[in-house]
Amino acid sequence: MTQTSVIAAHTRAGVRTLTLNRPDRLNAANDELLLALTAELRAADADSAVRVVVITGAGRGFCAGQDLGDVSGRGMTFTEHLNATYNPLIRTIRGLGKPVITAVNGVAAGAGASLALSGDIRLWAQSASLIEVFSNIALVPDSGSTWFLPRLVGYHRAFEMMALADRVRADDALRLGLCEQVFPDDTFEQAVQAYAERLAARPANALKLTKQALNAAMTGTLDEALDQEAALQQLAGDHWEHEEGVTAFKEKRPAQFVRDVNSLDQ
Ligand code: T3D
Repeated sequence: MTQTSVIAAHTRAGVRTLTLNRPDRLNAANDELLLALTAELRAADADSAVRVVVITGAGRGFCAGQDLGDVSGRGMTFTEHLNATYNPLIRTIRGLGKPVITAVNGVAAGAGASLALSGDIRLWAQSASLIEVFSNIALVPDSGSTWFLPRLVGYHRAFEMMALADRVRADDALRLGLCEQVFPDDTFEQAVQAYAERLAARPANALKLTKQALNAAMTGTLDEALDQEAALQQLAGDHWEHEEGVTAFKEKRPAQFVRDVNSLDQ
């Protein structure tokens, strides 16, 4: 377990869990938290013992967005601040060569909602909720919300959520496609770890290339996607994971995509 004052981190069975740790502020983000989280993500990307990253929150909140007590007198414009803090964080998550799970344990508001949406997999506790809260303080949605949300729910519902700042609860989030799974509160942590370990056992190189292909396809044409798939398939097909998958199929046994299980922290 490592801990800065704002992020608690541990690795178990190839799963690196980063916990936003300002529970008395519902993990509202100050600069220290944003920079520490981005640094932790980059370190996890470079660590071969890490196969999946989980971002979650301590206490009853996931992240209440920008710490509103931390704005005045920071000596930066909004644009400078976003470019220095939130935007590198979201770009790091989307560009990470490993799956990122956002484990939304409680309320996700403002930039915290954007963070919740930014994961490759979004797992929610039953009591979690999401609020595009920006318009309550007369700001525009940032940290990727204007990109993520309309792709998930369409322009009109996204606009309504942003304009009215209504709270979306877990059952509706699941129905709307804002999350992949909802788990009971009292077993949420264990359910997230079990899900993440399942993901960690999948072929890491193939998932990295899949993430790369999907990210590019989200903004490209069909022609570009076909070209990209053809190029990335070569990289996947040349990797030992592919040979292992095909051999395991022929031998009628589960494929073993983790070469050295002992290299993973237990
Ligand atoms: O570069 C830039 O700065 C621009 C970037 C902007 C990005 C953004 O995220 S803008 C949006 C900022 N966030 C908000 O406006 C959310 C404000 N919070 C709320 O609306 C509510 O707290 C929630 C709906 C999230 C939760 O409500 P509730 O009733 O469950 O909890 P609460 O009682 O309001 O909050 C609990 C404590 O956390 C409370 O402190 P206290 O009274 O117990 O000492 C509250 O003040 C604190 N807290 C919650 N959110 C924030 C916060 N403190 C600072 N900043 C917050 N964002």
